[in-house]
Amino acid sequence: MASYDHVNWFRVPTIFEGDCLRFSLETTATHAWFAYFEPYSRGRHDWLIEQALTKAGTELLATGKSVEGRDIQLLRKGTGAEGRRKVWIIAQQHPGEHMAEWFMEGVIERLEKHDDPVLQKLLASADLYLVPNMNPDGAFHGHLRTNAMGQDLNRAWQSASQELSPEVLFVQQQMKQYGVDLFLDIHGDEEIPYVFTAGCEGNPGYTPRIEKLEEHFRSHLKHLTKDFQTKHGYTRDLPGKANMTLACNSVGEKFDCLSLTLEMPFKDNNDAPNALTGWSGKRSKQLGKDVLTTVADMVDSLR
Ligand code: GEM
Ligand code: ZN
Repeated sequence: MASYDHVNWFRVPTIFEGDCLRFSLETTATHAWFAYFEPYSRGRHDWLIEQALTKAGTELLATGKSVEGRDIQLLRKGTGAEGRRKVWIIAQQHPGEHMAEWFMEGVIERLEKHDDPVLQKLLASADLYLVPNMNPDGAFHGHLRTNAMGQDLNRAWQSASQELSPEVLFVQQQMKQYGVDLFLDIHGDEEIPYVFTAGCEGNPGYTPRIEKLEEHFRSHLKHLTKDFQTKHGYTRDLPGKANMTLACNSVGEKFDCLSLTLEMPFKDNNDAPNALTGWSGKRSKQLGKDVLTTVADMVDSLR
């Protein structure tokens, strides 16, 4: 992607020659920026947290620390009173998958609308626990998938440690404290040109109840937007063969709850392509808003 102003991003065609990625741009300005995907800067992150606290009515429930001491904010919308459903959404375990924080911006922006009946229905019975960025060190260093210790956080959920993956330890401790009734882990996939979810079908504790909830989530979201589909995705795990080091599987197993990895494309959604922008921050934001509609539709059946 390229941009002249860091605001409007457009696609530049690329080709691979051997191990060399080539692209060219006839520029219309003196400076151009190039990126793998529309960036989400730390400055914008700080602004987003500010918006969440001042406009979206969330509270800063806890702040974790990355390996290098950067803040990891856990926001909560709702009182945390007993009996309410606990909906967790985390993003940016993989720092290069910026679409995930754009998605979170969409979620938080929707929370700013106080006259949204769907949102009101959701918030009548659920609290939202949001971690907009789990891996700030990785973003700072320009890593695609790892934290400052070289750890892929989405392989650390069975063995999180203060030394190697404090980011995961922090979220796990908070989950233990507050509980989880629904978990969404937001990512981007470099290959598959569609939006899709991966579930916990390979977990030892997978049940027909969870399967039904997954089906509800997928079919509702599919009918809501062209930017979600259920045909393309990862190969399903065989029963009992799940990789339990993944957040989705680990949290789903521990809390016996609906737990999904949600994947957006780096390139485009081939069901609704946009030649100029491809998949974008804007579309990621809209998806975040739409996912709240789906969660609202199923919130009362989560337990
Ligand atoms: C993922 S998510 C792994 C796929 N999950 C299942 N259940 N097969 C990862 O962490 O590698 C993809 C990504 O990073 O976006
Ligand atoms: Zn990822």
